[in-house]
Amino acid sequence: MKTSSSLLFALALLLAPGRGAQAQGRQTATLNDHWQFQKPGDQDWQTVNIPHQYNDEAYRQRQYYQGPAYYRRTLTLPSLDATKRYYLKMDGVNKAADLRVNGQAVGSHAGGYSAFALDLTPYLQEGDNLLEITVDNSRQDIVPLSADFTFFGGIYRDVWLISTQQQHFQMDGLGAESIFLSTPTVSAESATIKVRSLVTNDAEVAANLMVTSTIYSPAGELVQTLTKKVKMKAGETQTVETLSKAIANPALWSPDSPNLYRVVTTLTDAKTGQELDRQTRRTGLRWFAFDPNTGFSLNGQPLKLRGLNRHQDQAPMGTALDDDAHRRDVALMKELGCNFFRISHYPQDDAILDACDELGILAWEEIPTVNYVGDAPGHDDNCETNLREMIRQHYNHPAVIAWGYMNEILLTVNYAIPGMDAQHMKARAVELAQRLEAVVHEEDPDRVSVIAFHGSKEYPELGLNLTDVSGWNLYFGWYSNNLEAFDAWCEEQHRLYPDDPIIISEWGAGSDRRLHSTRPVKFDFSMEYQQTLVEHYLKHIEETPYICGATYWNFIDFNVATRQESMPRVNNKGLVYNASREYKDVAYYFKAMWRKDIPVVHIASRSHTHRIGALDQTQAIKVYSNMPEVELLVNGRSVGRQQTDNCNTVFHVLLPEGTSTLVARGVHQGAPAEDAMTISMSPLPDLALGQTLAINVGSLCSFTSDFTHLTWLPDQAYSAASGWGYEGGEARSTTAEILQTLDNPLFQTWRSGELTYRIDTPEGEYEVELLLTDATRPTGRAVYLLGRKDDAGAADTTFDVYVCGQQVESALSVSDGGKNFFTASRRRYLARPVDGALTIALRAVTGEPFISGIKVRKVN
Ligand code: GCB
Ligand code: CA
Repeated sequence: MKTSSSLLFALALLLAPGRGAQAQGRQTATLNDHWQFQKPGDQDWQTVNIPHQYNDEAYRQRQYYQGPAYYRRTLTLPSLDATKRYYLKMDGVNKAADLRVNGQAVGSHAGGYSAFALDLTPYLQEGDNLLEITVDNSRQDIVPLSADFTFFGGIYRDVWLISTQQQHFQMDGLGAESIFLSTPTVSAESATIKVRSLVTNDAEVAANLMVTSTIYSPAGELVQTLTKKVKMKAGETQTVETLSKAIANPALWSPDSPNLYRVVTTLTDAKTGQELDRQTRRTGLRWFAFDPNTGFSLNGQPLKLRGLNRHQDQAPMGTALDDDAHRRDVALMKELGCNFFRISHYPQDDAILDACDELGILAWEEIPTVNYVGDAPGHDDNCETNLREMIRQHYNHPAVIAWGYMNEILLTVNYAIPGMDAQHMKARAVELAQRLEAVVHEEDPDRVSVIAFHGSKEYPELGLNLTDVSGWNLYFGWYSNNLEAFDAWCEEQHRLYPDDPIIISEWGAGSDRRLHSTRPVKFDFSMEYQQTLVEHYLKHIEETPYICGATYWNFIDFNVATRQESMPRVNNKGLVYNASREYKDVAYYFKAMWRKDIPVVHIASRSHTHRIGALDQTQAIKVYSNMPEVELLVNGRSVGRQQTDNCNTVFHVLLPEGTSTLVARGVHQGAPAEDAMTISMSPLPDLALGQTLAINVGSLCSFTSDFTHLTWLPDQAYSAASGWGYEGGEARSTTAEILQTLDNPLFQTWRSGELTYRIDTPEGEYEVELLLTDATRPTGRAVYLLGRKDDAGAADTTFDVYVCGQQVESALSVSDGGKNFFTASRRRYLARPVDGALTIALRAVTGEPFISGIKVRKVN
């Protein structure tokens, strides 16, 4: 292991003793490159860069690696300055880290989402030093233990080498570089800033020091200078507090005007004036309140919290993202008009918090105590430490208004998990909540505490509404019940607990760009159902004053190795696609609802640009807009103007075969604006012309394969007019992953029972393909189905199949005698129509027959 010469040079600069008056007390540089990585059992070390995670397989399979992994690196120090201290600061290691330097144990950290700094000074030598870090993403004493996201593991945020003088701002205060800004008083007329710094004297002699904080306005003008002398004994750490005089007419911070004051704090030798350390922090002057009846207010003005949740992964990098990727996400959220961000379910990169401050997005940040409270020794202590770390590390961000410490902590309680006693788990949740609630207020008297509940009344009944604000994660109309049940639930909670301010901390629906429906229904994963749900919820949230605000789940489609559904390994409730970060159409509904300052007009069909249908039947074209009225043009001709309602309107238009240009236009505050796109329209397939008829049996959705681009039409009952469809049977579905296919949704819906498909068609020879999967084995109840049961019947189904009257299968076992449930299979037969029709008939032998899809084409 040898570092490159340019790196040596950079390190030499960083670590060489300071020279002349320019010398800075503290030097900071990343130490991200030239690491080597290995998992247990690996023969070789692999060279990697930080950020790095060790679970690329989470994109491919349900099981992913949870266990120890090793990182090592040589740190070459051409010279070692005995007057300095050297620290390794790590912004995020998932979930635990253990550091050795030159074979000696330096320290460890428990917690996968907060930073920590370790003092290397006593372990370093001139020349080569070996840094070795053992990482472990499996520890059961560190949250999260169970959650709907992947614990990728790894050193996935920046690593820093920091050198300081012997007198410096404290480095080991739970990873927070020890300058804390607060605003004891703030109003439109006047504000004060308090600076609390922690100063350490690591020298073996006493020191007379001076702490100076210079406050600069958002415009960069000097506002005030605060100074304080400190006498320090050897080895001592002291808290130094200074308070500004009143700042008149402060430039307040808000989403519209994210004004940031800058505070430069220096530590100098009181006698010589030599600068020893310097830290710059920013703060915003703002105040806020949550009212259980009238909602949230900022700086005395009511403000609906228009929010999003966001996970931190992006394919193919997983969680190993650089800061630009984080900043990009916050900018995309701001673009939609978002003013509130639930940083879920764990503290995120500093770049996220900085971007919230700069762009004007309020934040709720939380630690990942999710699903249940574990029993491993040390669990609660680690939770408490992670909570203190989060609060200290992100204390200075004016964006933050709420600290959370639990999410759906009773979710698994009632699922009879072996070895877990419900009463015990509830008691543990309450006990830990009481402890963490006190910690929030002890660490930070100026922000509110919050927990996110799932839709169970047990939270307030058990007293878990002990927080300042109650968060509700509600999925009515998705996992359970219907859309109206959402309104009713909020109403009831408000009535039962009139003193609890409410945030809807999660709500959402999945969507898969391959699925489209003109009759969207709950859990069909169509793009259209997600839109239907969102249009209902967001309107209700906006119109209900006692709902302080809400955070949609989730801003991104995110990776969950264990999740199945239409896109296995992806929770697809996002407003942007995971890899491309491209907005889904539904994102423009949020934009139309939230942005009033700019025109928003968007034809909500970007995921549905290739359509198939009868040319004499209209196509629905939805337009999202914040304008009162929108006109739609098809190929240059107006098809009419329509009033928008709830920021949308649906046009029903005839589209000719081929490519049409659509333009939606309107006027926003006197200014014209438009959106244009093309849609290509194909008529229904004509078997006589050799075209393929593909039917998504059991589903009202059309499905277009990403892979073959073939579109499978929504299922229908047979009628002479339509010319094809089923007779008999019942539609069924599963959310279980189907193996051996890229087209999961096709196989996840089927018709069950004795049934016949009839397809009217001219003479000829046809290839008839049947899509089959045996999904009748009970799958059990996945925690994230929140009580919703997958369809499940008896196992070991066998049936006979007749194509055009001829028996082609006798007692067919699609699961191959129970060996392959949830596995895609396809069978093709050559057949000739009888009496002008192809027929496919399923007749039961044992259990109920099933069929997921049918494809026919004329071959001769
Ligand atoms: C929840 C969880 C979140 C899940 C989400 C979902 O309630 O808090 O972690 O991802 O539901 O999509 O099911
Ligand atoms: Ca199907």
